[in-house]
Amino acid sequence: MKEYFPKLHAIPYEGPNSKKHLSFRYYDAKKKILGKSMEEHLRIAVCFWHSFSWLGSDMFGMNTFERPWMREKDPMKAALQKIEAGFEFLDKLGVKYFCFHDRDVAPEGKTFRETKKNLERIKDKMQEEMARTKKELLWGTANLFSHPRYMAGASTNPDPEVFAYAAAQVKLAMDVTHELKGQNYVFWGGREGYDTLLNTDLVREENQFARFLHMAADYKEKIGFQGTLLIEPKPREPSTHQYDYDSATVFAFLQKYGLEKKFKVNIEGNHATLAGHSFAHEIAYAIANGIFGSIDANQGDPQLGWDTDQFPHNLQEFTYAIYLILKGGGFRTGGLNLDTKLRRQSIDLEDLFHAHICGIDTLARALIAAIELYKKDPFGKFQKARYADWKRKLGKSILSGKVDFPHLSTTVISRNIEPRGVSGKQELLENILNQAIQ
Ligand SMILES: [Mn+2]
Repeated sequence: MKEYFPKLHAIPYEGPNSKKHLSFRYYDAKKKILGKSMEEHLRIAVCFWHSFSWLGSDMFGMNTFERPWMREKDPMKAALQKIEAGFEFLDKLGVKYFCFHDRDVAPEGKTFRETKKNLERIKDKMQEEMARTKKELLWGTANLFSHPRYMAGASTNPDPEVFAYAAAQVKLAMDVTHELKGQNYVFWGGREGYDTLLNTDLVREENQFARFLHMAADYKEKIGFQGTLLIEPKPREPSTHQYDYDSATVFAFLQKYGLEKKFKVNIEGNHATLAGHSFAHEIAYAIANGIFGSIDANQGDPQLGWDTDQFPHNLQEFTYAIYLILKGGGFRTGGLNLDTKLRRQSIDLEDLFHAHICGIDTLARALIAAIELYKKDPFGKFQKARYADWKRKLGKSILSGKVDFPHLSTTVISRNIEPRGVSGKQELLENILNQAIQ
């Protein structure tokens, strides 16, 4: 078989003092901590779209990368080579999971029938490569945003034929994900939103969107797909307003349409910050409301206002994120998908390795620190003490629903209540978080 990264070899774990850049200093896949291996805690995945399909273009400039698996002119031959390159990379990197969109791995044909044939051929190839390299599919998805037919949305399109086409595409992508034993299926509605209200009936569009998701949930039952259905929130880009703005918006939408038990969320670091939240807020909100599913592990650039999808290197942010996930019981079917792009000046093939090594070591180092925090639980203890009065007589009576405003007014007057503030200790707690990072 052709080798696409001949100069690069399996990446070893060498410990924090390693002098070799092409080694892991923290990620020791099989090392057990807190009852599970690092691999089982983190469930790291590599994505096909940014790492093997994207060639370095941005909205101001053309491609900068030259990839050996993209030289082939015949689209199906090129697609097969991309799969081989992807699995060689996964194997050398030593990561267990991958994720894909239908369009990253298989070219669109002249008709839907041809497109279906292409994806089914690639599915067979993925199946062979998965068996050969012992890799697993974290999730699959359908690209319902690149083709011009989706410029006004997929399920939210004013044209029911586009809805039907999107349904056919998702059915096929779910079938392939199911056959490859994928653990989740993701919906990212890049065009499920609008650019101007002047031409948009947003009530109708949300109803259409909900119908589509109900159909997907019904189809999951029909084929016996055991994975989790996930919605990935994002506030804007490419649409001006997107219906899946953030975890709270998605939760409200799911509840309105009776879908809250059928879908969870796939939270992305950079999407959280685009929505004006911290990554931690999005995770905490999803866990608190029973809709936490999986993570797209990336980060944005604080100087740029768009989705830069950078490899994780912010230790503090990821330590706190992983601590929250551990407190929430850890991943079930989800994991940490590196939905991440190289910078477009990182043109060497080796840069793909450096980027993933940095991202994975960040996640591993964050896990080690997060486990320390989890064991000591300094924030949990602090929060428990902070709300302790709600377990006493007055607090309990308020929450019981048995007292009303007049009753509380009488209580304040008769007991001469004059509450005094207590320190929130934010700086102390921030210091404790930083100290956990070794
Ligand atoms: Mn993503």
